[in-house]
Amino acid sequence: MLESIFKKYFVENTEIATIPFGNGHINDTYLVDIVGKKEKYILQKINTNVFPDPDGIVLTHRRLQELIFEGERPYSIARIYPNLNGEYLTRDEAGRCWRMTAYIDGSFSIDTVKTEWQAFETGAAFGWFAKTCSVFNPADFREAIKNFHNLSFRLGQLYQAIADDSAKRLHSIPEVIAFYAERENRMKQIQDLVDQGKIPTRIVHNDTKINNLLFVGNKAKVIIDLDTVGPGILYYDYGDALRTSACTTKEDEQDLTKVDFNMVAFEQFSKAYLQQLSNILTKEEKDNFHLAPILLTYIMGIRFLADYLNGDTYYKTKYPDHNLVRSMVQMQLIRAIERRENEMIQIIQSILSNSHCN
Ligand code: ADP
Ligand code: GN1
Ligand code: MG
Repeated sequence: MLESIFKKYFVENTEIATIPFGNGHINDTYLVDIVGKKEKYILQKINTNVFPDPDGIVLTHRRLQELIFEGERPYSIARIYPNLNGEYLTRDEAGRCWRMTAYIDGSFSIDTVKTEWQAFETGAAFGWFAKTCSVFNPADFREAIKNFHNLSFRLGQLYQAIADDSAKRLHSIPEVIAFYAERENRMKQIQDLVDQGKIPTRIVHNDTKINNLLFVGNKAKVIIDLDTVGPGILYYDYGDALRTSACTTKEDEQDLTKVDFNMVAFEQFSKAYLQQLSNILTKEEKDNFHLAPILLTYIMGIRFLADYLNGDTYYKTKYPDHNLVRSMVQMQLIRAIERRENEMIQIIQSILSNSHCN
């Protein structure tokens, strides 16, 4: 399969070594090494069940690089390369879609934050990305996945999965279903603000899981996984980044007693993220950041749960209960966040009042 793709990117007789790469849940990622040379690339098969408009994704990537590659910048994105025909999206004979980007040599991604500076760097990088993208007009972009962070839509998917019970798993998890159902109404605040037009739509990343950021040494350097970049609100990025960077464990930790919300990481991340954006935030935006980490954790929790009930059709899994474990980690994290809500409000207020926001 890969040989036919290589022919589209490299001249004949190029000797290539590949290995599957990274911990992404969606695309198939390979590290491509040109034998005898220093060149390395990341080749990805785009999951078109998840992303129905791969041309749109590539177009967004090229727009981002036009903006980001002009001038000096503290962070970057991975350059997308054309095939030998000059196309940025490559279709193979079976109609599968591929794209190739620069491999960021010497880089690594992390699944959990181990030290304060990692949380600070993550906040600075994702905050910088949102600030940089604030010059775009959201109306010029297509949504890669419709209703991606829309709570009512995600709850609808969960209730459909419960009704179908297609993998016959519902009977074993009544307490997990009850946990999410009990919190449904409390989660609606951000959606209500969005529906009332109080929170500005911007171009945001929409998938700021910590392993979608590459570090080099002790600096965050490159923001990756740009497939979902498009219209959204800042809370989505802030909340999803904290879901992973302030969680004390990996997203699929089996020992739930280890799962907690790390307030030091929360503070470091928030300081760096909000300082990057302080000059563009509106009054309403500033007032409600504290609602985001719990909402995004809740949304991911019900998405993992729905996928578990559907028989694991969306996320990559390594064992039968993998999605259930992921959903239960989100549950535990929600409990931990609930205990810290007041403290979070105070920290955010203190950061915003010290960063000379208008
Ligand atoms: P997915 O959509 O499946 O999450 P990603 O684009 O996030 O795919 O890639 C999966 C993983 O591969 C990342 O978490 C990262 O570890 C690694 N990776 C992706 N792109 C690059 C790159 N350009 N350079 C180095 N590593 C990369
Ligand atoms: C997926 O692509 P990846 O693995 O970085 C998912 C995110 C979830 C995340 C949970 C397009 O992110 O929304 O938060 O898994 N991306 C898509 O780990 O669904
Ligand atoms: Mg990813």
